[in-house]
Amino acid sequence: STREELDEKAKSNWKKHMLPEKNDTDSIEQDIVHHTITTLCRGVYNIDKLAMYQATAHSVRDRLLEDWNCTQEALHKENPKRCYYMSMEFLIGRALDNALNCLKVKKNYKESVNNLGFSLEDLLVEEKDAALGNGGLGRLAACYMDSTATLDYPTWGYGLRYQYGIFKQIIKDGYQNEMPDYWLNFDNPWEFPRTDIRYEVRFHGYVATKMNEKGESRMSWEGGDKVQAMAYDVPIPGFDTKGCGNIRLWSSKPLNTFDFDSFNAGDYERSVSEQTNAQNLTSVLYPNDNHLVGKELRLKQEYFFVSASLQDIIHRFKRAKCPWKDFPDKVAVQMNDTHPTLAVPELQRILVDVEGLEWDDAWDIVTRTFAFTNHTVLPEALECWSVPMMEKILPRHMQIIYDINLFFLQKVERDFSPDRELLKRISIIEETSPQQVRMAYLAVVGSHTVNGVAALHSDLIRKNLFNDFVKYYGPEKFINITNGITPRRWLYQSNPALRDLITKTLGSEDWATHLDLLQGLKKYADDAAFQDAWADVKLQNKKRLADWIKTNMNITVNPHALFDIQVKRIHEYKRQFMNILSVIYRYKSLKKMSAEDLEQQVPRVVIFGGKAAPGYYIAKLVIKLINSAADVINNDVSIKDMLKVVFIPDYNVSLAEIIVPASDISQHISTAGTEASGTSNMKFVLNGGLILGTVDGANIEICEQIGKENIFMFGVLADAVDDIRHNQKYHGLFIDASLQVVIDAIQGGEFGDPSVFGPLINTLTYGGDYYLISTDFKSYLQEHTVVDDTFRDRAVWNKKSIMCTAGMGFFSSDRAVRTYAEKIWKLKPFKVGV
Ligand code: T68
Repeated sequence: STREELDEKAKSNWKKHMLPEKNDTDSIEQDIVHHTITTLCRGVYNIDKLAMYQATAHSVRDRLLEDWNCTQEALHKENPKRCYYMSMEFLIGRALDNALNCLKVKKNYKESVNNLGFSLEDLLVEEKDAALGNGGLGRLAACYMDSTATLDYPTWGYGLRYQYGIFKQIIKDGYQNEMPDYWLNFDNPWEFPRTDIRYEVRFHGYVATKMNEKGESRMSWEGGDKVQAMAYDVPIPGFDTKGCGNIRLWSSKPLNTFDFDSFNAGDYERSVSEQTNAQNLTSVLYPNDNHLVGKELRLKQEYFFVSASLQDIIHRFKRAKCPWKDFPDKVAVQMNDTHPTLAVPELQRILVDVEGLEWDDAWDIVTRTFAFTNHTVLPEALECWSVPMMEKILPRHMQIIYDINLFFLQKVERDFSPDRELLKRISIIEETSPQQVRMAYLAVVGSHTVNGVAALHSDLIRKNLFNDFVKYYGPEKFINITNGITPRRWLYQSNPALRDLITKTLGSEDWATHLDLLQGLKKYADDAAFQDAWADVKLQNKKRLADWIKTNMNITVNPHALFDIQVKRIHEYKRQFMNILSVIYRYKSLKKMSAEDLEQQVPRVVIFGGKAAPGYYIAKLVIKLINSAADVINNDVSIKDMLKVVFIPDYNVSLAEIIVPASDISQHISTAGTEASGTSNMKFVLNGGLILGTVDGANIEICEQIGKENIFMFGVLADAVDDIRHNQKYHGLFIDASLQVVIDAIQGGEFGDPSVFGPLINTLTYGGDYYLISTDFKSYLQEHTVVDDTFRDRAVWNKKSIMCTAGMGFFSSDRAVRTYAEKIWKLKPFKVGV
C-alpha cells in the first residue's frame, strides 16, 4: 500500500519518526560509529582508513537522502515539467568531499573524524573515482547535473551503470598499458539499488501486424531476446539548497525466466550462459572519445539505455493521467550527442504501435520533446550504423527510421527543393554499401532544437555539417550554448587556498553560485599585497603537485619553475605531439647554450597527462615519445634543471583536482576548427592559470571575456585550414628548420630506437600532416618565447593571473544550464523546503 492509502494514525507515526539528522559533531560521531558497527560490521578493534571512509560516507549519505526524499516527494505532488538529460557518460569523480561542501558540514565532519582518530583528508583519497566517461563529454554531463541541482531545476540524468569505467592507465617502459577499472569491488555508498524499478528490453525478433483494442491494424515488435534493466540512483547534491538531483543508471540483469527448451534438452549450461550474456550488456564503457567503432554491443547498449529510460519517463508521465498531447509540456529530453538518438524512433514506436496514436500526432509529440547537443565535427566521430545490423537487432526501429526519412524527404521535396543532390545529401540514410543510418541527421530531424557547444563550433556546424538542414528548417533551430564548468568542484573544492583568499577579498562566498561576482577581484589586480597573496596561493598549489609527483613518480620538480601543463585525452587533433616536439626543441636549444645564457633561462616543468584509446596506435606512440624524451631530458645534468618533463599516469577527475590549480600555463593547442569547445581550458583559467592556445573552441570566448592581453594565442585560423590542407596536398609541406632539428634528433636515435617513432614521424612527412603541425610550429615556438619573457616579470604575470580568474564568470555551468532551461527545456526552478 502506498502512503496515500495509510490511515491518519499510521501517517502520524511515520511523521513522528522522520526526524532530520543533526549536524553537531557529537551526533556526527555517533552516526559514524553506528555505521561502523551496523553497516560494516566492524568496531574499534579493526577499523582502518578504508572502513572509516565507508562509515563516514554512509553517514553523509543519510543526510543526502533526507534531501533526496524531500525533493522527490515534492516533485511527485506538484508534478512540474521535468527535464531528462540522457547521456551515455557521466564522469563524476569522487563524491564525499563534494557532498560535505554542498551540505555545509565539512568543518564539523573534519572535527568529528579527528575525534575518532583519523584525518578527513586521508579519508577523502580512499574513495575511488566514479569514472563512467571518457573525457569532456562525460565531465560536462557531471557539471550540468551539479548545476541543475544547485539551481533547483527538476532535472534527472539517465545513463548506464558500467561495471568497468574508463580503464586504468599504467605506463610500462614508456608505453601505455590498460588495466580494467572494476570500480564496484568495494561497496559504493553513493548509489541506491532500486530492486523494484525494472523494465524489460527486447532485441532481435520480428515485426508482425496486429489489431489493437480499437480494431485498427498496428505493427507489433514480437519475439527476440529480452533482458532486464534495473535502476541504480546516484543522488546529486545541490550546493547550499535543500533540493537534491538524481542520476538514474541502468544495469542489465538476466530476466528471471528460464529457457525451458534448453533446460529440457539437458543443456543447463546454455541457459545459464544466456543469463551471463544479458549481464554483460552494461559491463564496459567503450573507451573511445571522438571516435566511433561500430560494434554490435555498443548499439545494444545505446538501445538498452534509451528503452529503459523512456519506459521510466512514460511510467512517471502516466501517473498524472495527462493526455498524450501534453507530454512535451511535462517532459523535455536533452540528448548528449547522438548516443541516445534511438530514443527518437523508440518514442515514435511506443506512441504509434503500443499506444495507438496516429503517426503525425505521435511525430508532433516526439519532435516537441527532444533536443540534441552536438559535440564534434570530426568525421570519424560521427555515428553511423549499418542498416543490416540495425535490421537484425532492432527490426521495427529500422522500419520506423525509413518512414521518418521518407516523410521528411517528401516534405523537403514539396516545401523546399526537388534537387536530387540535396535530397541525397540530407537523407538520414546514406546510400553506401551497405547503407548506413546517419545518427546526427536522425537527431536533427527528431529534435526541436540543436546546439553546438562554443560559438565557433556552432558556426561551423551551421556552415558545414548541418548546412542543408539550416537552409531547410531556418537558422532558429540551430543555436549555440557555450559549455560551462561547475565552480563548486573546480575552485571551491579543489583549490581551498584560492577559495579562501577570494572569499576574504570579496567579503562572502556568494561567488560560488554567482560566478560573475569574481569581477570584484579586478580592482585588486594592481595591488602589490594582493598580488603577493595570490602568488603565494599558486606556489602552495604547485608545491602540492610537486609533492604528488615526488611521492608517486619519484621525480623532483622545482615549484618555482614555470609549470606548463597539457592534460586531456591523447588525440592527434589535440596535438600533444606538437607539444613534445617543441619540448625537444627547447632541450636542444638549452644544450647549445653557454653556462651564463643557461642561467638566464626560465626553468620549466612540462607536465602531460591523458589516456589514449586502447586501439589508437599513433596516440599511444605519442605517449611513448613523451616518456622517452622525459627519460633523456630529466637525466641530463648539463641543462641544470632548466627543463623537466613529467607524464602523469592515469589522468582522471581526482588527479585533475590537484593538477588544475597548479598551472602557470596550460596548453589547448588543437588545430583550429577541431576542438568543439574544450572545458579544461575553463578550469585552468578559473584557477588563475594562463592559456597558451590556438584560435579554437572556447579559447576564443575565454579570450573575449578575460582580454586578449591575458592569453597567449598563436596559429592559423579555422577558415584557413581547408586551403592549407589543399595546398599541402598538391605542393607538399614546408618543414621549418626548427622542426627539422627535432625530427633529425628523433630519427638520429637521441630518444631511443628511432624505428619505434617512424610511424609517428610519418604522420608529418609522408602522411600529409593533416593536423597542420608544420604550419603552426614556428608561431608556436615564438609564443613560447613570449610566455618565458612575460613570466620573468612576476608583477605583470600575477596581474594577468588575477584578471584571468576575475573574468571567468561567464563559464560557470550555472549560466549554461540556465540557458538550456530557458531556451530549450522551457523549465522553471522548483524550490523545495522553503
Ligand atoms: C568533447 N567530446 C569535445 N567526446 O571534444 C570537447 N565521443 O571539445 C567538448 O568540450 C566536450 O566534448 C564537451 O562538449 C568528447 O568528449 C567523447 O568523449 C566521446 C565519447 C564517445 C563517443 C564519441
